Amino acid sequence: MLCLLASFLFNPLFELESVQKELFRWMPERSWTCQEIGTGNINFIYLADGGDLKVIVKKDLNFARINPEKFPLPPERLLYEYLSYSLYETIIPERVPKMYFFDLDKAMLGMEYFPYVSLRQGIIEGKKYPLVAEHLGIFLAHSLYFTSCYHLPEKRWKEQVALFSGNTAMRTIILNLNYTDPFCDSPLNSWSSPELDHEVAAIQTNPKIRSIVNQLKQKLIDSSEALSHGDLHTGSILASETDTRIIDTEFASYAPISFDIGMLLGNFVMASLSAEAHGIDGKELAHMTRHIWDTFAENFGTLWEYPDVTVEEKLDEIWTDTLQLMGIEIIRRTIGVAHTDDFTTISERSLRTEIEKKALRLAQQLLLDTHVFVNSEALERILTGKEL
Ligand code: SR1
Ligand code: MG
Repeated sequence: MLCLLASFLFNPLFELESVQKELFRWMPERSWTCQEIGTGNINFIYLADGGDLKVIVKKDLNFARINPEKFPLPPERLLYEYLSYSLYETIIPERVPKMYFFDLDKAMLGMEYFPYVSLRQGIIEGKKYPLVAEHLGIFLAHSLYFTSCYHLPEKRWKEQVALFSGNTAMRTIILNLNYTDPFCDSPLNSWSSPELDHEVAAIQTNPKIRSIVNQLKQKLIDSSEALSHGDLHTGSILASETDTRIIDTEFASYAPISFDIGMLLGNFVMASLSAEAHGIDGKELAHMTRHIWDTFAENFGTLWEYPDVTVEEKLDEIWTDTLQLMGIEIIRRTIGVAHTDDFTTISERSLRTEIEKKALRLAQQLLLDTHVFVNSEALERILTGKEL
């Protein structure tokens, strides 16, 4: 019933009028025309044209497109998107869109428009991004360090943790979709069957994998090191040859430093593994994966002033967790509920499943054999080597 109602309500035209009204309220002197341009799971995205000014208006939905019954979503998450953009704006304004207006009751956020496609779509289309790895590495270092307990005075850090602690519905989604469902017999899971059945069973019945994933899940619950974007995959990034913008921060909360890095690198690995199927260079993407980490580590190292732990010790810990979180991200995007276009847009089934198998094998290695990936160079070598 709810599903029927949701599919009836899932019509961007219903909201068009309220979006237009909000734009007229904000800038009444302009004549605004709007169209829905989004493809996301949990919101409508409108492009509003006001002559020489274009604006993006995000309108949050009360449910997720992929499964409206299972994912009722509170519109308060837009508050956390607003708060996190506001914080990023003070730390690294060149990597986020400017915000123009925000109305929590209407669940609407107006922001700067960029004429770029998502990084995921651009990569699949073969677009070149010479600066994106550098931009992302610096974004990770600055956003994570300057919001962390290692930089902020205790009182300020606690206030920040408290500010984001209400984003519980989105945290629950992360805990379930990333750490629980893909590793058990959840009805939400789906994968290329029967081809991947064997790999899936190997993952879901391995007690060592279960224990590592549980430890990382517990770390997410327990550790509030730094403000995490919470959903930093290549679909949450807009990019051109010269510019990179981080968007869709509605999953923001305080989390371990490694969380965003692991998710992001995991998505670059999937892009790299599927590159050939899209007629693009997987080696370049493997190198970008390494370059993001190297840039992060270098910049994080420069910022680090915490007296009790050396930056080398901290980076070692982050690297190990990052590898395992990459494994989790690859698994959940291959056999969980939220699949990735990197794989799903490969039309030849045998090629797709061969790549998915490779991805699942690599993911298990990332979870179980972190010592093999001694550093980012080893990761790049393994990604581009023959052994996979
Ligand atoms: C219920 S939301 C499903 C997925 O879409 C988002 O991009 C997150 O990655 C989430 O897992
Ligand atoms: Mg998103």
